[in-house]
Amino acid sequence: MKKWVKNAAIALVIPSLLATVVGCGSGKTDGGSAQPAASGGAKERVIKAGIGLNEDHPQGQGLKKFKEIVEAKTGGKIKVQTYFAAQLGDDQKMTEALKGGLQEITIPSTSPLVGTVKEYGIFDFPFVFNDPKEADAVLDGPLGKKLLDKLPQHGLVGLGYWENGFRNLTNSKRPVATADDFKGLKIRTMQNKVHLDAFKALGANPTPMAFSEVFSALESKTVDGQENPLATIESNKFNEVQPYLSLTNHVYTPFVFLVSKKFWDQLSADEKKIMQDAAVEAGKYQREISRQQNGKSLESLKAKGMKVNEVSAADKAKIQEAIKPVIDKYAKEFGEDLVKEMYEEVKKARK
Ligand code: KDG
Repeated sequence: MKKWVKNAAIALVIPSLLATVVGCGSGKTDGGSAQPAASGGAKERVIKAGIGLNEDHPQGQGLKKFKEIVEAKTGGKIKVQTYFAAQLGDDQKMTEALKGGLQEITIPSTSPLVGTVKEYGIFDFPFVFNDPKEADAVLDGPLGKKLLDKLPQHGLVGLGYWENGFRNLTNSKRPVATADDFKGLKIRTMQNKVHLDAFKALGANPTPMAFSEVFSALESKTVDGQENPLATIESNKFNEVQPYLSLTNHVYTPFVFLVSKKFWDQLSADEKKIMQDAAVEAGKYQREISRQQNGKSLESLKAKGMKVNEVSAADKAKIQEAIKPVIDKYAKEFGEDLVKEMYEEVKKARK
């Protein structure tokens, strides 16, 4: 064989042989393609990520950002299939699917999760936070971590918190400005016993319901009202079936970024780091989008004809007073030390 042909052959074959050997070393299984580093050490995987809210909602935009980051950092090795608007079912159904390893990711509100980790119920206490930054401090702090650490025993892994937001009441009957205005109103709540008992304590008639059923229940007047952050009220067009919006800001609801433990335990350390970093980075983006959107939604809901009323601090105090026995009851169930720790963390964040 002519000498130069032999040299050329050697020059070509050796490097790819080397790459293959290196590839195998760190668990990459893609047969040693030229630039393994581009996949961040990831294997070919297709994962299903489902949420309850729409693609245009800050939750949907956050999920798209997560997909973008993971696919970029793994050179497209890990593909994130996204499902919006409860296509894969509501929060509780998707959470159960994660436990069974039938789905990889969902980002529910903490409220419907109290059936799994009851302590998440502390975030359903009214008027805990005055602004989202206080919530960030508590959720991203030791208390938030302590609650995430309760998930693995239930087949779930929590990668952090995103923002659902401050909830406000809408209804088809009247403006709600005082504690008495709640009396007799049929209100849809999340599947959460603190919310149910709190609205009962105000003399309302609450009904627990999955989010995907709310619009038709309002339209058919099965219920008079519901409560959600402004971005959700607009994204799901509740203004079309609800004339009144009362700015109660009565509860701040976090989202928790959940991964199936069955799936998580298959991942390499590199892959886990990519997923964890992406959930945090996309979470920061999502919180920002959420705060901007909630501001914009108030103006556009007014422009779309909703009759908006404020609720005075004095009336919020009366509402809180009326609900106090419910909070005292659940503080015992969830752990008074934990509740005390939450309020102390909030005080610290307020300084
Ligand atoms: O995935 C999130 C939604 O499904 C849900 O949590 C939204 O706040 C919500 C509600 O009222 O159900």
